[in-house]
Amino acid sequence: MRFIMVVAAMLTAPVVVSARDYDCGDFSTQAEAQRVYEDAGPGDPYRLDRDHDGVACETLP
Ligand SMILES: [Ca+2]
Repeated sequence: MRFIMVVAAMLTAPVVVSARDYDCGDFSTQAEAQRVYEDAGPGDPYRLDRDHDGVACETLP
């Protein structure tokens, strides 16, 4: 039973992290979006850079 709880914790932890999905509407400035985009690492998991030019949410001020 204890083993099952440990496995469940390992399986659910990343799901909780990835459940927070940012999009450009969550930011008021492009710099803010850019920071989250860079902190998220390669692969653009939040899809803030739709045209893949390295600049996140270029429509923001
Ligand atoms: Ca872009």
